[in-house]
Amino acid sequence: MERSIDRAAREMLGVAKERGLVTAWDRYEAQTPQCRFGASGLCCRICVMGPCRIVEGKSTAGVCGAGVDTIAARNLVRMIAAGAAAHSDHGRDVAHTLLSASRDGDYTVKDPVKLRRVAYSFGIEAEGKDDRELAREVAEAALAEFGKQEGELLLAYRAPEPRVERWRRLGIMPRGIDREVVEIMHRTTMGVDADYRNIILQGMRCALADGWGGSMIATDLQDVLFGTPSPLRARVNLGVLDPEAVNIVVHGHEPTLSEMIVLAARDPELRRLAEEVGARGINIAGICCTANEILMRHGIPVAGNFLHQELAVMTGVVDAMVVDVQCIMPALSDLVKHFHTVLITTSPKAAIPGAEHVEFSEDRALEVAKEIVRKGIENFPRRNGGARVPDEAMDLIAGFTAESVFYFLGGRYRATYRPLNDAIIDGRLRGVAGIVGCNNPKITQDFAHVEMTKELIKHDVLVVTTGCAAIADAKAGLLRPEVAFELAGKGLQEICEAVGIPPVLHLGACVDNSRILIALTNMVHEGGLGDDISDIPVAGAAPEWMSEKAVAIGFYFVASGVFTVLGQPFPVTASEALMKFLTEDIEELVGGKFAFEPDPIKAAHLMIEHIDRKRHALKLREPMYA
Ligand code: NFS
Ligand code: SF4
Repeated sequence: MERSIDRAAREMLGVAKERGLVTAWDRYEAQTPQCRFGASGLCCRICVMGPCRIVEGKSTAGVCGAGVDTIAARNLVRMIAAGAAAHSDHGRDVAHTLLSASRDGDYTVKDPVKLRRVAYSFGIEAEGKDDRELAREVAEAALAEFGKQEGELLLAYRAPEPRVERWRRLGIMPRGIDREVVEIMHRTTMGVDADYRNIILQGMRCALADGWGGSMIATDLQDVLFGTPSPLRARVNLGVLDPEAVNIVVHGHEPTLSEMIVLAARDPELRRLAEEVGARGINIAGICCTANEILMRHGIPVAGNFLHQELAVMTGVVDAMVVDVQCIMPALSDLVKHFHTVLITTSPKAAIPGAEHVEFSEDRALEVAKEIVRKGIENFPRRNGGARVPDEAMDLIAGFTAESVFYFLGGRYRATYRPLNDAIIDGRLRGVAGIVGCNNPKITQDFAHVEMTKELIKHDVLVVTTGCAAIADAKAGLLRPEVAFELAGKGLQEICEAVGIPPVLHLGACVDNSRILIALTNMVHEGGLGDDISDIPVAGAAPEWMSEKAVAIGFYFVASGVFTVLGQPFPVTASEALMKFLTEDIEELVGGKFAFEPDPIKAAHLMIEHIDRKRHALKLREPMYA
């Protein structure tokens, strides 16, 4: 199997081979064959009467009597709890940062209009309040959502009315964000919930608390603090690293840090220092979601997605790799020993043995950021030759949001989703698909993202994308407007030309999947496509997913009514009942369901078939250019 379709990655993998450096792909190989008990959901480590395994012909239950359905479902919802916790803890930190913006400090409100819109969602009266006062009230309201003990999550009311009713009927309307995570841990500890259906329902409630709670708070408050993105041009892939400049790569997730690094890199004194050490300026580049955050708001170049993190170091020109939380391979600390690169951890939540720790704090944000940038500059003269930067950098457009799609499709004076809905209704556009999620060395890097995207746009499906999927499409050149004429179907081409957008829209980081929920809701409210998210001709996919966060995302899309295809199944395949529940029966409950399909073209066609079924149910005309 090819390791990557990306030429830059292939080149660097060649370097790795020459130099005997080990990557995630090698470590994956060393792990094969992977444990089939774990892979299929037959293993339980929840108490020390175990670990238990269900072994054909030997045992049908663990010591406590938990069978395969219970064990598999418990494991799965614990993944949701972890994923939701990661996104939501990020959201909580952003809320704290917004609170600090109500005082003197390095953070301020950049988007007062969005602040007022969010205040409205929290039921806060904005009239007569200045930004700081309002920021404090919104931050406090947001923080209260995490520990809430009574009532329902306020942002979940943004969903279409019938959706909220449905969640209530099923008993999965989320309450407090933290509470849903805790309740999963409670229910799945030894000897509590043993009914896989009941377990999955709580899994969905927790996932909804992520999508319509923690992640949505992260997105909204980041927009308030750092500005709501608007479309801009930038560049992506390892070629954005500049051999002549100080290269500081930020990797992780929380823009509270990376925004300050971007600011620090503009500091005249530090720029002078960079010149003094013989560098042509300071070049910031991102990896993973933190890349998406600063790309969307500042056009900062992206060095790559998840599987590029080690490859970036191997170029030999990364003077500092600065990480915060999530998707950071501990392997980096060994790898940097072969280079001059300094690995800097910054979060009290994420230490890595062998890395240098410079703790970030929001009260000294810019000061700490400057200290980090200075370390990168001072490290520049220690480069030990052997630089190898692939000559690969692709143009892209990023920076779309639920609001800017709105603005764009409506035209300058007509901010409305009407043209989008009309295009779907008259059949020029078949529907909309979301492609999200990670890289995974089990799958040729970017292959599934790119092939799926191409197949969908060819069939007049507008694609929105986030996270590492978005970076994959960007590297492949799919986020350029001209792609509409090269690869999109005729109907989608017409839309892209009329509106001036690419056929694949970059909507941000993984927490920004919440933007997709809002965009879908806006489509429902615009009218003509049914009353609920489950009525509209849309589908979602995570073809190369690996993270627990992707499990939470998948579940909040399904629980919000979206048909979602995953490139590999959840590790529960041994439970026939659970597999049937997730891929069939669940649709009756929430209007969405899962499918598992490794072949990206087949997966795209599952999505297209679903979109066509929804069009049929709405009695829309046949797609214009089928
Ligand atoms: Ni999303 Fe972002 Fe990438 Fe996967 Fe990791 S960076 S939060 S989890 S690997 S898409
Ligand atoms: Fe075994 Fe039950 Fe304990 Fe799991 S909870 S380890 S199945 S005894």
